[in-house]
Amino acid sequence: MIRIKRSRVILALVIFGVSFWLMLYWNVSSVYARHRSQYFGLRKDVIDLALDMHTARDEDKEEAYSEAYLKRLGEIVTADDQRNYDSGFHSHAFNQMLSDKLSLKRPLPDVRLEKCKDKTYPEDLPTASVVICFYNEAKSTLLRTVNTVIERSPAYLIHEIILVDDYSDFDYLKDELPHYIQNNLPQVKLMRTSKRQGLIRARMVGAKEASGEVLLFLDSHCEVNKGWLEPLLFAVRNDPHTVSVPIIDIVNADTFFYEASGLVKGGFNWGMHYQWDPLTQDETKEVVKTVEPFKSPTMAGGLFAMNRLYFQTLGEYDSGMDVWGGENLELSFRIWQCGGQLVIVPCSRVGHIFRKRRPYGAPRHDTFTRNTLRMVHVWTDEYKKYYFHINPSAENVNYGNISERVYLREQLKCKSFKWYLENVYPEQLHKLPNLEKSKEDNLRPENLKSQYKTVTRAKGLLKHAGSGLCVESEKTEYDKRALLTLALCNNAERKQMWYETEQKDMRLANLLCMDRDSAAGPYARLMKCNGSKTQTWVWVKKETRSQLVNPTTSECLVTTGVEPGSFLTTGSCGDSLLMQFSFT
Ligand SMILES: *[C@@H]1O[C@H](CO)[C@@H](O)[C@H](O)[C@H]1NC(C)=O
Ligand SMILES: *[C@@H]1O[C@H](CO)[C@@H](O)[C@H](O)[C@H]1NC(C)=O
Ligand SMILES: [Mn+2]
Repeated sequence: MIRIKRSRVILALVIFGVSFWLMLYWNVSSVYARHRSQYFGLRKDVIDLALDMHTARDEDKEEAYSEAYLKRLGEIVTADDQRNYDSGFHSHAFNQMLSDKLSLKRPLPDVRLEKCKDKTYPEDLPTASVVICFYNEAKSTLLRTVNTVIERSPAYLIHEIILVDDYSDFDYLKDELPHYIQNNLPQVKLMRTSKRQGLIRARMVGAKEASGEVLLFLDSHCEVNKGWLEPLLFAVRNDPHTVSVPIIDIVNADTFFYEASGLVKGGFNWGMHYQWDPLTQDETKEVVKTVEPFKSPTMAGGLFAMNRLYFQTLGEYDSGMDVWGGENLELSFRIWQCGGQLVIVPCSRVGHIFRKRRPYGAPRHDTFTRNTLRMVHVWTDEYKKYYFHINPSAENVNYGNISERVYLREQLKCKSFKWYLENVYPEQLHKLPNLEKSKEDNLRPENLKSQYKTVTRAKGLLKHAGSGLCVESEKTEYDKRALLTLALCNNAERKQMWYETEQKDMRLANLLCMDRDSAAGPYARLMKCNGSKTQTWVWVKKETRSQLVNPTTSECLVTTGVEPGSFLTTGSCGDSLLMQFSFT
């Protein structure tokens, strides 16, 4: 009896072993086939897109993301190129022509902090449903988002990828894309809304379809970078009430150059616009040392990972919000006030194309104000008076019925906005608009929307070497068009505090930019920061010289005298002491 039993056991083990091996083999080979099939049976234009990655040899990799390579590839030679370039920009507000020429998974520089590179994560990470919503996205940017997710994530962690087409008009999204996905991307589910829902409701559609443990929202014009997924999931695994956000690197909308972002966290101003706040030096040191996730008061909104059940119990999104705007602050406040936390994960990096404008209009205009009003009324308690002081006209805007969201807040027993400010964003308590002052006074640029993302490199006084005086605004730090003058140095004076950014502009009090637009007269002045070349300044230091040069004109910043009150202008560079500055 015993003998028979034993042989049965052995037989069972053998059968089990063989089938296990077969399963494993089948799995591996189907993953392999899946990857291979991406390049076969496609339309020619898609093949062309996919093929150029095969021509890149390893040693060419660095070359393939260099500025020089991108410049060559994006060169406009013929009139056709120009038309192509213009129409791409018109539709998408980025260089679609160049995007279409770039590989769907071009190599990217590994810009992670050193310590991130050999960090390991446990194998039992939760699986992700990646949800990508889009409206009239370009084919190449959309597919590059999807392809980089597939290529740069361990397959077993991607439960599925859900694409939600929010009723796009473009034909290729209706015909070609479903076909392409069906033939090549088995892990991708494509859904299409039956009418335009807007980003916010489209995300809820995607989230309802999802069945992975973690929801991972991405914009439709991203490129995820090496090792992006594991640290995001790890943060969420350790605490399901933690929502994790990657560092969002910059893919230049014109050149497609991939640029690392510095360490910043999310904030907001009292106009209820999102803003990036640089970490303090101590915070930066700590993050570089530990590469641990750090707390962020808000998030930009496009890219984050969140436990799927937590997303549901926390009330998803406010379905009364239209299209876009305000939902990121609403969710951020809700997370913090209702017992969760929001962290930025320094080891996870995702490139995102930052556009200077939205290429499409909203069906109903100014959804931003309406959405923000809903958020302000539900979450900000007595602090809403500051928002209205800055936006008096918002008081007359209809924001619909918010009773469900107010009820949600009660049900979840959420904390007050005062608690949030004191505990999560104390910096902002020092920047309350002055209710005594006129509305106009409060319309300072710091309370308005910052125009594009910048990362501060250094902060300090701009000192004229010859006189020992410092460069300041002739008026206040928030007076647009104000000229610059020399004054006695005082590092408590906000109008002398300059921020040098990675984008190579000089921002006074982190608000307005030093500009040298010759059309506006001979003087250096403060202008709204917009990335214009006339706002670019680089230090040229050689031997005893230390000069601030505007590369557009190759002119140097120069003072008209050495007394307080002397103005700043620019002139051809030379040895003059009037052109020597230091940043201290
Ligand atoms: C707002 O909506 C709730 C239910 O969602 C309803 O009970 C209430 O009557 C509505 N209020 C108004 C003013 O329509
Ligand atoms: C930036 O703004 C100035 C005027 O404020 C304008 O002349 C210039 O063209 C703008 N540049 C860009 C790149 O938008
Ligand atoms: Mn985006």
